[in-house]
Amino acid sequence: MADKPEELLAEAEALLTGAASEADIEAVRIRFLGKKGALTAILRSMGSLSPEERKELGLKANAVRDRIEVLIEEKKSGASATAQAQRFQAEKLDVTEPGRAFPRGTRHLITQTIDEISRIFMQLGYSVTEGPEVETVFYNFDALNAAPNHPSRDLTDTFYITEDILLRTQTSPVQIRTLQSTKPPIKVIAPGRCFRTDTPDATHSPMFHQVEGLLVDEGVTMADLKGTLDTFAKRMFGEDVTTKFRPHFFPFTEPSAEMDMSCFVCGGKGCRVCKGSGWIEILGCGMVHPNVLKVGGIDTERYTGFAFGMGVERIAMLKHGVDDIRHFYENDVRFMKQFG
Ligand code: 2U9
Repeated sequence: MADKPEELLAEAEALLTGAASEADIEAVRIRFLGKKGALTAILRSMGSLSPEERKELGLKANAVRDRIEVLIEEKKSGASATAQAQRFQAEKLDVTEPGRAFPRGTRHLITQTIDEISRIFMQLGYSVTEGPEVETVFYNFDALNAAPNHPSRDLTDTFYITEDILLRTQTSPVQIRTLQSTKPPIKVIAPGRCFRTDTPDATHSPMFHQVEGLLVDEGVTMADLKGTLDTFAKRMFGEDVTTKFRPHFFPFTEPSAEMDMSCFVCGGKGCRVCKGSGWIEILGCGMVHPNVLKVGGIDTERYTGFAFGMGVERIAMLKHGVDDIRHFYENDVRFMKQFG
């Protein structure tokens, strides 16, 4: 190590020039100005000198120390400016860059359709009720006046879990439970999933959805049923549609009917949607069979009621021009996106 102050200064200058980081600079400070540093050593060794030599060396050494301190400070501020510039570069953010689109999900078309149907009936004063998808034979068939040999009970139509437990084939068990637990007036709809052993094709699926409705009160007649369901058809498909009722048979209603509405696409002239007939079948309905009311503990001398049922997939397919029921369950985003 050099032992003259000016040589130390030259050496310190050279080292500082090569120092790249704040740590390098600190190493230079320790080497020259630290407790065991080269300059400190010179100042400590001055005891053996004559007063003149001491004065001269002292002045030089102090001047060199001041100079090195200044150099270190200058270098340090330069190093921290460089470090800051590097950090700014690394953290650079382009605030003008366009935002990335956040993909938004949508409610499934079946959910949307159930919500739409429910809203219409809620506007008419109905409550929405739900119940179990796994049911007993009693609630799914016996209570609904289905004869013991009724074909719908068949193993080929119904998913049985045990002899007495099954996947409901319709949402009617929900209304039976409502009849049992509630005093009239009763005004409910029951949307939900149902199951039948159908082989999938364009119009069948082993899992599908229904909305059923039930109204029980004093003096309820077929006219109430017709007015209610006509109002529903108009709110769902447009005020221009008209409805007609064809006699039908269901074990749980008597009399029973199917409701057709005039084609909302062609206005009744005949087109692809109504298969040329001008009419589209949209639901089944009828006056609740007294046997069913009795199971529900209702006084059939005092009360009458009507009920109806519709397939949600069918309504959604008609309304949105979906040509295959299987589109609903494939969850192809390209299909789903059309109904956002
Ligand atoms: C109770 C009493 C009566 C519900 C009804 C229909 C008519 C009907 C079908 C429509 C298409 C089922 O999805 S579908 O295959 N349903 O036609 N459903 S009356 O009658 C009831 C329900 C519960 C206590």
